[in-house]
Amino acid sequence: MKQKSLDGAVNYMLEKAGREGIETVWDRSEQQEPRCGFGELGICCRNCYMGPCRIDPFGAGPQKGVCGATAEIIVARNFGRMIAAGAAAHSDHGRDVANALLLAATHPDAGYTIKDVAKLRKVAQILGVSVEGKTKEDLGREVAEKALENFGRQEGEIPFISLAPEARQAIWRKLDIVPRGIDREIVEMMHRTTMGVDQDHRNIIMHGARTALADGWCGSMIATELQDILFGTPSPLRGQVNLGVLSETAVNIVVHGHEPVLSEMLVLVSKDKELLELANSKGASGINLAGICCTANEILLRHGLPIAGNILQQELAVTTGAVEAMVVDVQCIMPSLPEICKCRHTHLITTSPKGSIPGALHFAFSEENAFQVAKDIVRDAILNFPNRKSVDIPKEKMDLIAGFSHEAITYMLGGRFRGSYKPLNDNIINGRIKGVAGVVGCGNPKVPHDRVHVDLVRELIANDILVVQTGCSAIACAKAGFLVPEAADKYAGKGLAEVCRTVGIPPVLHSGSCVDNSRILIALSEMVKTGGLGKDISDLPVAGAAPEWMSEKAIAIGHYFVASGVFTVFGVGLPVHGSKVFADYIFKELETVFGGMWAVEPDPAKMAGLIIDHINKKRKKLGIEKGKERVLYDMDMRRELEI
Ligand code: NFS
Ligand code: SF4
Repeated sequence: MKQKSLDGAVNYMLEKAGREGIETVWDRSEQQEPRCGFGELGICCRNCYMGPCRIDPFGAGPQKGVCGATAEIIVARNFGRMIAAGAAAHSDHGRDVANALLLAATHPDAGYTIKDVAKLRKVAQILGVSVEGKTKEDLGREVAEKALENFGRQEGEIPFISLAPEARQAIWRKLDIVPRGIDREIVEMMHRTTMGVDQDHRNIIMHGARTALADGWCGSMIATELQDILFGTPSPLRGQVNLGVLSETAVNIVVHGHEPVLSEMLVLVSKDKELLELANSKGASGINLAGICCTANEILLRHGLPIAGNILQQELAVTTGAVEAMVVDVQCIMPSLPEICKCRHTHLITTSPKGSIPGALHFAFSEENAFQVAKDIVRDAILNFPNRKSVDIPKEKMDLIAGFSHEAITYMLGGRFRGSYKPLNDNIINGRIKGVAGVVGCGNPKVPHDRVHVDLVRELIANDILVVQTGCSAIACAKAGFLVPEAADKYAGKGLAEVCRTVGIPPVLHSGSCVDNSRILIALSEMVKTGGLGKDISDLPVAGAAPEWMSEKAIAIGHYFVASGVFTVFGVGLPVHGSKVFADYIFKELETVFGGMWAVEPDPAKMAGLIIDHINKKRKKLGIEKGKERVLYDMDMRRELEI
């Protein structure tokens, strides 16, 4: 039988699940075969009830929906709605973070505090809030209120685009796609794609760009930047990853979902003396907090707490029998969990009014009552510890370094006094580093779990391409051992390895959760501003990839990368092939509009080839294809560096 995952811990648990008749995402994925071809090609429409309609991809049957919609209209509308849904998810998360900041500023006794004042000041400036003579609470309140304005604004421009290179802003303005307000662009996309409105696939995808930019450069950016203000801007720290981080002896609480507003409070509470004593009195050695998915990335990045796995491992964590509570909030939480929890003693605990799951215990969490609810949850988990039956935890776990915010990258590469992207740019110009690839996104049971991520990233770093990661992709490569400094000597090409050794970084940098892809946008803009690599993001020798994507959120991310000028390759497949006209538009024509475009390639070796070719093409255009000889710095140059 072909292995379902690259990860031994996953295959081990899958066998166990199989023996016990526990159904997993892989079983259900098989049951869906053969999948609906119309859906896979993106040419089914149920936007009104004259349908549902479908286009015959072979040309023999209907070529139009009942209303007359062609294949490209249907594909574009479906694609546009995926962007809107993804942007909504990221941005609604951002809204909750802004509300938490408002609470921290106005009610400091509620449990949240403002941790990073330097970042607060920086964001204040971007949002046009004057910082002079204000307490951090005053400033926090104004920043939160300004951030919230970005959701409902009807006209004007989102302020964060000022971080993008001038040339990029000019392209967006010329196309009239600078987002006005987050909610407005999402609503407009839903309107345009309803029956009988926007009937031009190009026009739909241009508004798709506006909607996606409202996500990447605003909704997600608010989530990331305001989380940094509240919980601290990440800097490199050590952690561990995979199911082996679950403890045989301690109470295991697994947080799963996306919003650190909840998980940060659990981190705090799990150190509570009284609760630790309660745990001991129940025979547990302590409280072990671990994460799944993006919440895991958030608590890893800021606290070094362990990650139990990525999206496809959520059911398997429960299957170990070692999890007292799985605490979830929103996004990427499988509806199958209650049934699996029933086979074990695990309590599934929901916390968000937006994400209710029948069969779960609900602890209503809000920013105002966060501390008390977190305590109640941890207590519930502890009291559940004596109900453990047989426990089977795979031994696999791996060390990793995470926490490469764009600020941390500046610091690591440039040093404390000359913190800048200049050393990175210099190493790209001299050819030691060929380029940078952002490899991000989900897991998908349609392809062997983790394998596409790992095979792609291995090949990229072997070719001297520095890899920056977020989301479940980062977890996959962490498990494979790429996120430790020693990986540079083991897997990276000579040039990249040399840079990693000098600076002491891994060849693959973990930058956080999926909303933290906004960090990559800022890092790319910084590279442009630092100089020597062209005038726009589209000039840089960089690329993006989502090798095992599944979520609508990934489509929103892909499209804001493309609209920001990045060549972006998706694995698995893309529901667009039912219209050649549409596919040609996003795979070819968009490059002439944005300097970035979509590509799809399920095979990791070929995907690496596309990325390497693209990076070489950009290097050639910049006139650095050979790599310049190392310059020895004289005193003047050194002084310049130290400014
Ligand atoms: Ni991103 Fe995070 Fe994972 Fe995909 Fe889901 S957890 S927001 S969507 S599956 S990477
Ligand atoms: Fe069919 Fe058009 Fe209605 Fe879509 S909008 S379901 S294509 S009639």
